[in-house]
Amino acid sequence: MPQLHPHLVPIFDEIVRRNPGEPEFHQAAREVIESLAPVVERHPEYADAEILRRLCEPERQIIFRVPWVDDAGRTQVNRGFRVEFNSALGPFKGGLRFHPSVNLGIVKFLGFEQIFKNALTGMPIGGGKGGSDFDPKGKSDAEVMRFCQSFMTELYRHIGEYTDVPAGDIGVGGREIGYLFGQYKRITNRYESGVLTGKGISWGGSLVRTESTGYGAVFFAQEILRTGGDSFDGKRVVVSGAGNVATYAIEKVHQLGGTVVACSDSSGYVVDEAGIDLELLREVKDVRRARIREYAEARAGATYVSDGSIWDVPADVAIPSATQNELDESGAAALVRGGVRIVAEGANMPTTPQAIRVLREAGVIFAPGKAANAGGVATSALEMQQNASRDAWTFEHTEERLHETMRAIHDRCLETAERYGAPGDYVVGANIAGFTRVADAMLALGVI
Ligand code: NDP
Ligand code: 2IT
Repeated sequence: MPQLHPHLVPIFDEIVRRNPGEPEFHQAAREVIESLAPVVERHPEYADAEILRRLCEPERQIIFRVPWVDDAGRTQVNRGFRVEFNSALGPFKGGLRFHPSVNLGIVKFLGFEQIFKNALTGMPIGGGKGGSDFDPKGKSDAEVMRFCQSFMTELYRHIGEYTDVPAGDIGVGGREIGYLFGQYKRITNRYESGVLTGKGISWGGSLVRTESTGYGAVFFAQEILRTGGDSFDGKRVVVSGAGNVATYAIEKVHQLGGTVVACSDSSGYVVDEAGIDLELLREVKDVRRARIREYAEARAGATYVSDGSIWDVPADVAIPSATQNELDESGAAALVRGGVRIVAEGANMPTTPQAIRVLREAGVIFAPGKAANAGGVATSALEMQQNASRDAWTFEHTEERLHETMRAIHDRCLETAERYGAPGDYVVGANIAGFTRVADAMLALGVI
């Protein structure tokens, strides 16, 4: 592991000591802290005000019981979380994840990343995250609705358009946001559109929000290619996952002339040299809510692999878009053998620190999630803006705003990396640009 600046060692040690059993949070914090050595040298005022120590402690953490009744009439109990990490730049903002692996450490890693990601967008949004260990897989719509209603019956008292604005993440899409919004409206007797983002288009949602994370990640990779005088035209691309982020990353790569030859879910991956057929993928994943194997069964020329690694499929560009730590050291080595030139994270922290090292040493350009997948939350901020002005923009206008935002984040990362002595390093650029924006706001707001 790279060394930490001596001033930062006690801060990281304190994080590990005070947050036991939260390895993902330690990992996310360490990655940011490793980048901050040149900031410590140049900005003693941050250390004087204990900015980093304050940033690593959430402003508020809420853990609650979520009881609900399943279709068989049995009572089930899940655990709900909302970690309100930092509101120096605006209301807490970040998604809700419903997945059996969710625990406090996972929510804290996601909330911590969200602070810097949201700062990088240049928009007025703080950082937070939430979710539950509820598993939507195999549940009926009625069960999902009853769960969401119970979850919101506690969450409603902590959120609001000026306080905390949740959205989707793994396991939370348009269906869940609908049930959550319905219950919020019912309990508060307020049609407060700005309390959640990712809403349906007919009831306060924004066009392009559904597509925005995947599109944004591809726009970011396009900027990297453009900086090197290249484009997506004719590129082979591998996208892991088959959910919201993956689907729209695939769509945008195809629109830009590249070919996505493989995608996956938690059961395995499919290879389709002719290019993933998005209509079929959506039919399998969104309509049937089935396993990815059914894609290969329905498509001539496609193969399904249940016991391998998607990173074995050779590609020019890889866009990991499923979950944290899905791309490990051996996956990175396989990508390098397959000739990969760019890895752009669609998911949050999908690449392990060891894998990042392998990619770096091989000269692969690596774009961290807090920059490359910021298009989702940026478009959430555009949804909040439309809600506040009771307006609704066209698809073209909103997509152009997303595109501009991704170009600006890309340039901000490169300029910052250059200014702090690490030219071309998107990790250092993203971490320092995000950190300094939040740190300056925290300095201005005093010790709170
Ligand atoms: P979805 O629930 O729509 O899709 C998740 C995909 O990842 C599914 O294909 C799922 O497979 C796979 N997956 C989830 N957990 C695991 C696991 N433990 N092991 C292997 N595969 C897994 O989620 P999203 O597409 O919204 O989110 C994907 C990633 O992108 C997450 O890291 C999320 O935090 C990040 N992200 C999402 C944003 C958004 O706007 N939605 C914004 C920015 C980042 P299966 O169906 O088999 O579980
Ligand atoms: O990780 C993320 O940025 C998200 N899941 C989206 C958050 C949001 O508020 O739109």
